[in-house]
Amino acid sequence: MSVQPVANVKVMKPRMAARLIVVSNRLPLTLKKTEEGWDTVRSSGGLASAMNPLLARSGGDWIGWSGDSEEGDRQERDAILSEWAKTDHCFAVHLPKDVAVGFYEGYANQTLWPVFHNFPSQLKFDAKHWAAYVEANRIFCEAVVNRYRPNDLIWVHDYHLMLLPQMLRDRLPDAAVGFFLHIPFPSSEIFPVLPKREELLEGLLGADLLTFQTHGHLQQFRATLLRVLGMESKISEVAVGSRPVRLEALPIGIAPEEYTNLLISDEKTAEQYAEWVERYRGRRVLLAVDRLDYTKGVPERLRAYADLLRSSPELKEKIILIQIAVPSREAIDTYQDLRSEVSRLVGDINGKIGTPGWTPLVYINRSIARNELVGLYKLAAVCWVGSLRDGMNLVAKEYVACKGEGDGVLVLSEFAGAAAEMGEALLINPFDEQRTVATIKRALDLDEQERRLRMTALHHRVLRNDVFHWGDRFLSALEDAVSERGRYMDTQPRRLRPGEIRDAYLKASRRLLIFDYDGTLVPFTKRPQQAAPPPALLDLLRAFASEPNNMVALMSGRSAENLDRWFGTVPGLYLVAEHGAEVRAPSTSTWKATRPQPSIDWKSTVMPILEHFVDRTPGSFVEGKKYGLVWHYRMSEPEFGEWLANELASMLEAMLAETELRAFRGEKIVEVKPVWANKGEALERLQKDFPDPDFTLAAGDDRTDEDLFERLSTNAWTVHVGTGVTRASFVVPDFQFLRRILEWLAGSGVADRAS
Ligand code: ADQ
Repeated sequence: MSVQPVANVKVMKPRMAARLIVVSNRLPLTLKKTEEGWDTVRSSGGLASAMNPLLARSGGDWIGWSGDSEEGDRQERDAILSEWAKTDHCFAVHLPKDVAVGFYEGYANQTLWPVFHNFPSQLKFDAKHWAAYVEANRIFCEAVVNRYRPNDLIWVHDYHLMLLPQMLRDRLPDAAVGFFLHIPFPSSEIFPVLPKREELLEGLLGADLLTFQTHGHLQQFRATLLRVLGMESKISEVAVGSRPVRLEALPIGIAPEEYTNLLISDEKTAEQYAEWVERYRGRRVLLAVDRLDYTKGVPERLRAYADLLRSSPELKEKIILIQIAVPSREAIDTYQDLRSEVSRLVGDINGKIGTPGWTPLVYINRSIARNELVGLYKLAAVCWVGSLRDGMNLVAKEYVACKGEGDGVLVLSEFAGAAAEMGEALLINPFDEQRTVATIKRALDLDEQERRLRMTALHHRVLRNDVFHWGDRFLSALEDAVSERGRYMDTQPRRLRPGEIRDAYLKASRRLLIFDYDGTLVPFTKRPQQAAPPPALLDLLRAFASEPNNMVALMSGRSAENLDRWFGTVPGLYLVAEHGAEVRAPSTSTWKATRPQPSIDWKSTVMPILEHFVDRTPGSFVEGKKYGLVWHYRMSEPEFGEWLANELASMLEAMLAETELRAFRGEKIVEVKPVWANKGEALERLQKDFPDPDFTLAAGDDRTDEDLFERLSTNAWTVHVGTGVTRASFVVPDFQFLRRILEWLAGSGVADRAS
């Protein structure tokens, strides 16, 4: 029997033939010990609602931990677990007790959870916990490998399983693996405090698709890749060797009908609601629903509520806050401390502010049933979400879903992922308790028209972007990512064969030859000025340029003055300086900027930063160019230099984000230059001066040459020198190899003309 969709779910039109394997820490089924023995508890959470119809459609499996680690006689439990596999396609992973504790309570919830929520001070690390985390991921990996069939799509969920994508890649190299992070990705300043940070990032990069709740989290991930691994990425992709990993922001939604249908047709909900209306008549209800976790801002909310009551005597006996707090992770000290703090605050508020007829704070420290929750959502005039940091926060969306009539106000922390898409809420900084008080007052005073305008817009959006839409988007993105992988493979560059290019060169009647300089025609030297062209290279360029049907361009990051000094004596060369900022056509001896009157005011701001890095890094220095500034660290201690270069590049990236400048990592350099100064733009100018060549050769070794390769048509002979990822069609191992081919070509050209 296949997995049955839970009630009220939308059945989407099938768009994939592939089976789905869902992997998450917990299954939607939990083992529970009762007096009669073991029992199954079904979770009706949003994830189960989203995954079940997808699994039903694809006939796939759900792999996760049953929540039970007891050793000893497993007969009865195993019987239940086999039943789960048969009836629900849920496959329980068994984690030995010490692994489960070290993995879940240890590394996942005491190391990763605080850091990912920007609470590094709460971080606790124990090498044994890490070993358990690795082991648990390995056990999950085994379970997936056992269930996997070719062409399955594997969807891994959340921070518990960050090593799994790469483990799967090692075992199942062709498998389609996608990952969704439910919690936020931390700031790139904070992530590096994590012990085992490199392993975590490398673990994730085994996936074909990595998805986050918001663009902000995605940007932090990219900044972290740069800072920790020195890996540059594009807004939606990062290349891992020759394998692309797609990056996307994919905010999770809810299954709205699971809430609204209870309001429409469930008798128990209606009775419960009527009872509350009666009980709280004459009072306006503020509602807060959280797992009792320090990231949810419960004490901050209670303190703000106390301030609100103290500073607004007119609200006395007129309002009530219902705080629902589900106990969570109680085996961890921090959570026990939080529980005591909250109990004390609750006692204080009710004891010091309440009256015989009025308990200002109703505190419910347990999980409540869905129909009760829905009734409270309907009842509440204000829903107060005060997370200090939250991946999304589904409570905000559930409340809004229950407000189809357009009444009610959502007060939402700007640090919850939900804030990125719920702009009509009243946003708060929950750390600023005074302003939070003012916003709550505003929420209570908001006139009806504005309330309705805001809530209706939110309601429509929550209904539109539901969890089914989210699941579908994830799977299409994963399928796209896998097909992209194919395209990447097809376009893998191949080794340049001298005979092949020679034939094409000889046949052509109008040839455009474009060369980068350092690393392409000559090796790198310790100092840039030591890389002067040897006479043989000048002869080679002369030979090419003296051919009447050739246009030879040298496109370099070097300054105009430097290129003049070294190549000024070669007639007919087209020179491009500073990666495309300035050009000098063969017919003239003057340089022209490719942009009219470019500004260089920024240098006074960036220079002190680079100088600071020079002070910290013996052997490094700054090269000042007309349009750019370069920090060179070739002569510094290699590991230290790389580490600082990562730090500098990520710092500059954040600083220059809104400007026309970009910082990029080159071969032992970090360079700041205007975006428009690039070889792709210079190519356009060159093509105007020398239109319609029937043979184009472009050779280069670094990032700046990729702009050029990208703009050239697929007919061009684009050649990457060295290793690494490239868009070029061909590769050669080093500059010497390229020089030999070029010398042969130039000789051939001359010989051909002579014959
Ligand atoms: P959580 O941290 O668990 O999830 P949240 O998004 O608020 O946080 O989801 C909590 C869920 O539990 C909601 O569906 C809510 O209705 C339910 N709930 C809360 N209190 C309850 C109570 N007392 N009784 C019954 N049900 C209760 C993680 C991330 C979030 C992210 C989700 C989904 O931390 O940021 O939004 O995953 O991706």
